[in-house]
Amino acid sequence: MYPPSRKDFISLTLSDPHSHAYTNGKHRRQSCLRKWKQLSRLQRSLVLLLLALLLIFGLLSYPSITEQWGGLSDREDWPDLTNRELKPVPPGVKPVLGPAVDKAPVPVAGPHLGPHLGPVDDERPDPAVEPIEPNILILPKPLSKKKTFIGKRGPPSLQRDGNVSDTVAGEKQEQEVVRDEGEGDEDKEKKIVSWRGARIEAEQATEPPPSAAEKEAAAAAPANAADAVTVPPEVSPGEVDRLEAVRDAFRHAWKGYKDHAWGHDELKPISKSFGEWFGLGLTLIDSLDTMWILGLKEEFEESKAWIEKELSFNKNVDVNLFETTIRVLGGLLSTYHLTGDQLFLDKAKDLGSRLMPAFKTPSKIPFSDVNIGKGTAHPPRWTSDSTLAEVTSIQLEFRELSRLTQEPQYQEVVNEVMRLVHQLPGKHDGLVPMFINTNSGQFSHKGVFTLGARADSYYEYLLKQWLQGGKTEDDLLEDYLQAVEGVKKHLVRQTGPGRLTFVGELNHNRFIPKMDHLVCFLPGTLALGAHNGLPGDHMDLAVQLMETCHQMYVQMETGLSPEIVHFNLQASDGNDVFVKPADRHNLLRPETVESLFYMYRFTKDTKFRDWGWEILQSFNKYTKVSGGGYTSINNVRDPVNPGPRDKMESFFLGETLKYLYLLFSDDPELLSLDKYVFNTEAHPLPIWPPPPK
Ligand code: DMJ
Repeated sequence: MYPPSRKDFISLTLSDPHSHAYTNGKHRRQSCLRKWKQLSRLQRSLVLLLLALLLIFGLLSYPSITEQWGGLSDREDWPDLTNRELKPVPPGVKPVLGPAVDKAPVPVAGPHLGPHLGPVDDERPDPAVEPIEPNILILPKPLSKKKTFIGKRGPPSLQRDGNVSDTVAGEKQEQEVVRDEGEGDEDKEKKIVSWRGARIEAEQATEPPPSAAEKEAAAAAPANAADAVTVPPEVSPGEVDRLEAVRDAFRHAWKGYKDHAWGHDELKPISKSFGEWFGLGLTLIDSLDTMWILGLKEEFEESKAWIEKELSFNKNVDVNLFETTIRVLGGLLSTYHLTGDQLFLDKAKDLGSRLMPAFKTPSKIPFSDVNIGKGTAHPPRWTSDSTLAEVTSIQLEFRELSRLTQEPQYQEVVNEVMRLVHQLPGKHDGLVPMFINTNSGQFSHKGVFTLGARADSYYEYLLKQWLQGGKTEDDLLEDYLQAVEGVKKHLVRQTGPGRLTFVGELNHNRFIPKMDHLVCFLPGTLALGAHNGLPGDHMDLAVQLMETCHQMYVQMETGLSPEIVHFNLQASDGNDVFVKPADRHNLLRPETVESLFYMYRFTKDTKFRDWGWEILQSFNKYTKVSGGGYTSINNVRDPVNPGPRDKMESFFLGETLKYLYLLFSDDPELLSLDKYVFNTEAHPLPIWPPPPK
């Protein structure tokens, strides 16, 4: 065998010096072939390698490009954010509103000013000295822990061999290295994986790899992973048992977080580690008011101590404006209202001011990402668009921050966004496109309409801002009513076989019978509107959609809904619901139990509670991880191996368990829906009192 001859360089002639003139295709093909044959083997291999690399690059970038253009590819995870004692009192005690709620809110210039936003009362104390006080909710004493359901099962449900990636289909990721500044040991290089905001991978050095014992425990998981707490189906437990079951679920989830992810953003319960997104203790903050409402004093106090001692927003990190607002700002504000503890308002103020650079754009439509340490903001790397839902679902929180601090700038910037969107062309009978450009301020990717990812909470916040402001801001109501008409006209259909009502999507006038689980917020929102005097047919639609969301659970083998379903419009005896392989995951999302809570509060029909109870049992059976935590799963159709994803989203504690608890509670005054609006992350904020006459 001879070694290949060595050359110090290679030459690759790409054009024929004689071929200036136009030649027909055949001639060109022949001369290409001849030239190809004239190349050395090495040259040919290099050309082929180059072509292969181009092909691979093209294939890899295809999904993100199509998603950007079409807006309708399979969805990503959406993802797709002081010192008073906890005062448990005996059951039956109602929430007590803090004395200062009657104060007039701060006057703020802007399009949606209602009469309650009148001039400042001169006699009012200096807001800098005395901000508006919270509504302090005094809660029932926690019931004694009474475990009645012990059926210990070990379905082979939580095996480690599934796809445990914590990213989901369609997520776009980018990697970059940033330097964390400002706070002693945070001054280290960190590897960031960013997607619609900054997702920071845990620094390897900050958490030791799992010990041999931990690895062994994780490996043993398949056999007895889910120490599921279930009841025999014939048992119909009363309120006390169900409330205690939710507390048990919370304690179990919290144990995993405390043991393996304390102070980090998210628990990875299978690998017994954690994931960072913004590095702000996301799960801990998202869970604060749930702990308070569930009466989990010990857990609350230890979390508060962490916030006091450890939480700092002075860090060089890009955060997603929307997610940070709804989860962190919303969580801090609601906890302030429930507890009256100044610590939470101080933290909220600090964070709110650090998010403000996001609004410095040519159009006043905020950028998606903001660096809370540097005070800089930018859109995602691949576009100058922001997502519609993201820029129109931060209003409840910013408006409340202005009211509490009596600093108008927070309310002004978010009101301006609503003013712009209100008058923008490109809507379709009140339905809005999914993207808006931060330079031009115009909608982009027009013609695609959905109530699911990227648009959902725009509709929710139209109604809720109107309620928050005391039903005075007419533009919000007008846009909401028009949107519901648009939904009924263009998006609502029924399946052929079982006449299930659902909300599909519109893609350039083509109807797509597809619904995200995210859309299951809609029955609750429609019911809330009807409860507040909006048309009765909103409630009729809510009832029908609630049934469909319920079916999205019960028709699956695990009793858990997939992320997305497709519906059968054919008049046949087939199935009503189909699930594509890529859509079979369940991320522990809250929307259905959220709507069940509203439906039960307004109708008192106990079937809604029973549906919620079934969902809790399914979570316990298929997503509960031995030793602590719950995990997202890959396949709701496979009860034998649902495929744990090794991730517990913060909204499982912030929303899902909170709504289940409120659903099972008999006390309508526990966060009365006439006194509070829940932000889109289930953090209750007070409805503003009318201005003094
Ligand atoms: C939460 O962060 C919020 O409810 C948001 O509005 C939608 N996505 C998740 C829960 O599914």
